[in-house]
Amino acid sequence: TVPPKLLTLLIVHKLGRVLLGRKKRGFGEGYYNGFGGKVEPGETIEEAAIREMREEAGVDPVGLECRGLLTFHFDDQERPWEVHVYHAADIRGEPCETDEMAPVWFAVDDIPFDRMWADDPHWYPIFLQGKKFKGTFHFQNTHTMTSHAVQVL
Ligand code: 6U4
Ligand code: NA
Ligand code: NA
Repeated sequence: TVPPKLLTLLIVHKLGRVLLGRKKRGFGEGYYNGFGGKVEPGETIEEAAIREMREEAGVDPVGLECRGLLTFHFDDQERPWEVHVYHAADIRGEPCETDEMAPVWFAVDDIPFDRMWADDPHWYPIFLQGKKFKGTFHFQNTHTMTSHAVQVL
């Protein structure tokens, strides 16, 4: 079996709102998403989560907690993706738009799931309740979710 590709996903959740970014290019373009990307050689997963948030929104996340582990199997990719999901209680600085992401705050009751990855409605509610979770998803042709399984830990 092939080793998974490691990625981070960080969601700032403060005062009943979450900070998401509209992805302007690359994988998931046009979707609202947490901030994150690939873990680089020589850094820890948490270091990658912090670096990606800085690169994509120009802010430092504060009070990180790893809440979830999501595994994605894509029919058109050899390696599965292992996405480590972080909760951040706060940020230092003002989010700014970058080449990659346009940041927007959403009330937790108003998260735009119709413009997000298909797996997101299956785990955001658990994430927002402060629980830890694990999920496995299969996708066809990049965007169509063909199976989902989420476990609260
Ligand atoms: P480069 O190539 O350096 O521009 P990088 O920023 O390292 O890319 P990117 O942006 O492609 O990586 O990372 C994908 C981001 O999308 C990660 O934060 C994980 C997140 N992601 C991927 N699949 C997801 C899914 N199905 N649901 C979800 N987030 C997903 O909520
Ligand atoms: Na990214
Ligand atoms: Na990156």
